[in-house]
Amino acid sequence: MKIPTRPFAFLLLSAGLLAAAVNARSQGNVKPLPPLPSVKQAEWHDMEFYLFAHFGPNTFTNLEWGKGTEQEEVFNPTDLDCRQWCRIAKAAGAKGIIITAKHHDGFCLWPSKFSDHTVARSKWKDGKGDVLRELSKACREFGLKMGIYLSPWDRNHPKYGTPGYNEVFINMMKEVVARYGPFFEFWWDGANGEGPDGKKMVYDWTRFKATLRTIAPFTVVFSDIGPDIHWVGNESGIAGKTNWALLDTAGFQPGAGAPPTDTLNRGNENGRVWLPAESDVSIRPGWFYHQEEDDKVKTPEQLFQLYLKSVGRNSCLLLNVPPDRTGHFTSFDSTALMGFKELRDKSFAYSFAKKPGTVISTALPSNTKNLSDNDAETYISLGPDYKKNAIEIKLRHPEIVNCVVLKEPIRMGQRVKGVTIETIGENGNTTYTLDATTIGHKRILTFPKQLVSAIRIRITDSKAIPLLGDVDVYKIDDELVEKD
Ligand code: FUL
Repeated sequence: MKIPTRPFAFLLLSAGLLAAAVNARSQGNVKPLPPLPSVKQAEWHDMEFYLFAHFGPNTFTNLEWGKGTEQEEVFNPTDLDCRQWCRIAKAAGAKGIIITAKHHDGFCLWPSKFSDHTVARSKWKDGKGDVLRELSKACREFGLKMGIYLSPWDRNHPKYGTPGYNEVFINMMKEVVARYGPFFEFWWDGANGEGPDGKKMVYDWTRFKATLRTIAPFTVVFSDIGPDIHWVGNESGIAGKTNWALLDTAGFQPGAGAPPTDTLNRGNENGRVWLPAESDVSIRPGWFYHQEEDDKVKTPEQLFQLYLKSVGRNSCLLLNVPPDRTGHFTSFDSTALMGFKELRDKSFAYSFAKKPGTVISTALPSNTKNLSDNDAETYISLGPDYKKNAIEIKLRHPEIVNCVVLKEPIRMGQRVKGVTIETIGENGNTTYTLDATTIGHKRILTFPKQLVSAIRIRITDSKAIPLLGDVDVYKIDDELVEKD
């Protein structure tokens, strides 16, 4: 069963007229289970991994939160090369780059008409430079998507703290979208460190959202609570083992008014809105470049662990790689990124579920080819009696395995609440049992290596008739198995 993903098809889906839904009915009366992702949310989920680039005056002052009083001339990369960022991002398998167009210090990496604190006042390229222009050009050249981080909190802008600042922020959003868009993602940071004696700014989130919906309808908008994707509740890049792409946002606000971080980390099982979590983390201890952290770059193995705990837990990984003062990604970071890519390639090159001679079966007659076609949107239904209906993956010869990857067809809604993996040894006995909860877009489950003749997957609990899109079985290096 295949769910179309184009906007037109999605409109039909919302109207309940979709051909795929008819297909689904013909194979067991399966209907989509709302809330459902929008087309752009589902496509965002398919991206899985993309980069963040924190770059600005902090890169040159060695700070994390600039004060907003820095002289513009501080910003002076000696050899900005956004093509180098893109080349490395592409080689690392990242699908896009989100840049800090304006961080909390208010400095704009583009010559904005709505601020005096911009690249136009710097010495860089005699005030003619434009980082966003260079990055958008390079992203296009390398086939990467571009995203924008724009901090609402602004320690420089004279209007900050007055209603007039909402106008400024809206104008800046319009300006960057018109000049450098389209963007795949717009990032509204909820951080505000003004403290009790600081300026009180009442953000007009409703107008912010309405603005982007009008000028950038295909962009996913991130904040602590969406409207399209939400913060995972920590800055370590780790999603909950249970992670629903659903959240209740009524009554909450980005920033201090957000839901508790453990809720953001797990979502709400019966949340009213489709709102998946994005897991952000830096490749270094800080978000901005600091030379003294050159020897603290995460190793490929650490990055792989983060991948298991983000992408492998129904989230996407937003990995920050901060350019240095020359305007390059450093060789420390790019080496780690290449190592990370190699580990992913090596680990997931070959699925035993797809090996000739492997037989995938279920108790109910179903088209199990849908489970091994690398397309999570073609799926099988496990029926109302799913608890009795295990999926068995029988290997031609016993093999050592330690990893199972499952996917739900999320365009039909997230359903599964509980799943058990059993490894079956050569004598037909169960040798290992692993219980997990949610699946969603992708769930990567690792366990101590086992010699198996078959793997059984049982859905033990589900909000509605469970559907599975893809199933894969791998042997990854022992030291890559998920660590708590
Ligand atoms: C936080 C900010 O305060 C940090 O500086 C960084 O930009 C991080 C991604 O978000 O809220």
